[in-house]
Amino acid sequence: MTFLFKSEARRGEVWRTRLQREFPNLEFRVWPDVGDPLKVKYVACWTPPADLGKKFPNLELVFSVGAGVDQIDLSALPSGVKLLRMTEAGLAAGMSEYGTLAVLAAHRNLPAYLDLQRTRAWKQLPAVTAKDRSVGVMGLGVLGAGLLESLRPFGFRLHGWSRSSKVIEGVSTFAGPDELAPFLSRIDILVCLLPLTDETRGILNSKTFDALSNGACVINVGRGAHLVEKDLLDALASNKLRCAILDVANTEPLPADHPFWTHPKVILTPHVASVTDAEGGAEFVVANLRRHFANEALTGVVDMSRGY
Ligand code: NDP
Ligand code: OXD
Repeated sequence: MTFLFKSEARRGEVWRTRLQREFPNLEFRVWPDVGDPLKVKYVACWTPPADLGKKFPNLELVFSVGAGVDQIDLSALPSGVKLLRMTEAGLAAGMSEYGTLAVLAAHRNLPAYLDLQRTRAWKQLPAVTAKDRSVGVMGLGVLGAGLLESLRPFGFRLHGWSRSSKVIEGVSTFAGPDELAPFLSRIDILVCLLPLTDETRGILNSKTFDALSNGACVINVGRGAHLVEKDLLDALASNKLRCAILDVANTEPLPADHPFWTHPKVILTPHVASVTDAEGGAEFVVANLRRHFANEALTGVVDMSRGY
């Protein structure tokens, strides 16, 4: 049987070594060198090859090399094939680092100070203490909950919103569409760590921004399509929002003429908030293949009806 890898070559070499050590009878192949398609039972990819089900009729598992699975057309996966999203610990550690960096940058006015530096202006802006700032995280999964834990020592007022109710120490939690407005009404710094689904597409829009505190900041580390870019530009222009820190964009790479590149209130990074660690990712796959061979429950299985 074959494990087919379709992703970054450097990560592939780490996975090949680890999987061959663990499962000597498993053939490791790198796309497009698929060998006998009938032998392909496992595929690891960011985006799968087209016609996956037809190409590999004996497919059993698809591993997403990332935490998100919105890049995969779930309706095109043959029924009976399980999709697993990446939940190795390095991803959460990276997101906690980036999320903390971004929240502190928003809290301490970094976008405005960077702009003042560009104009050689030595100007002190009013300071607000952490206990007087409300930070809200949309999405309380592996990454959102991890970020909230990292933010706890700073003393912010912490809030979280998810689909189902959660209890998280030190965090006021809200759930479902009915509690979105009460959640947003307390927030000075909003972080989006939702998966992209039909329900969350465009959720960072003018209605959401209007519900936040005046002069709030928005941090998007989810997906570009969570954000209605025009609404963000309008909210920044009207000073409803003070700043935005964006790691993701609707079109990646961001087109050269996009207004975000030079916007004085925007800090932009190129989808680097967290990246799957090669070794951690290999361990995740090995552990799940072991469970699969032993007929045990797998971790990170995507619920096709929810889309994440
Ligand atoms: P999880 O599946 O663990 O968590 C998702 C969270 O979002 C859950 O709390 C879920 O609620 C909540 N949620 C989903 N749909 C809704 C909804 N309609 N309304 C309210 N809450 C909802 O995902 P992760 O934490 O692992 O990852 C989150 C996302 O982060 C990824 O999907 C990806 O898009 C993004 N990401 C970005 C990276 C970057 O570098 N910028 C890197 C890695 C991931 P519930 O708990 O009730 O199910
Ligand atoms: C992911 C990402 O989903 O890198 O893992 O965006």
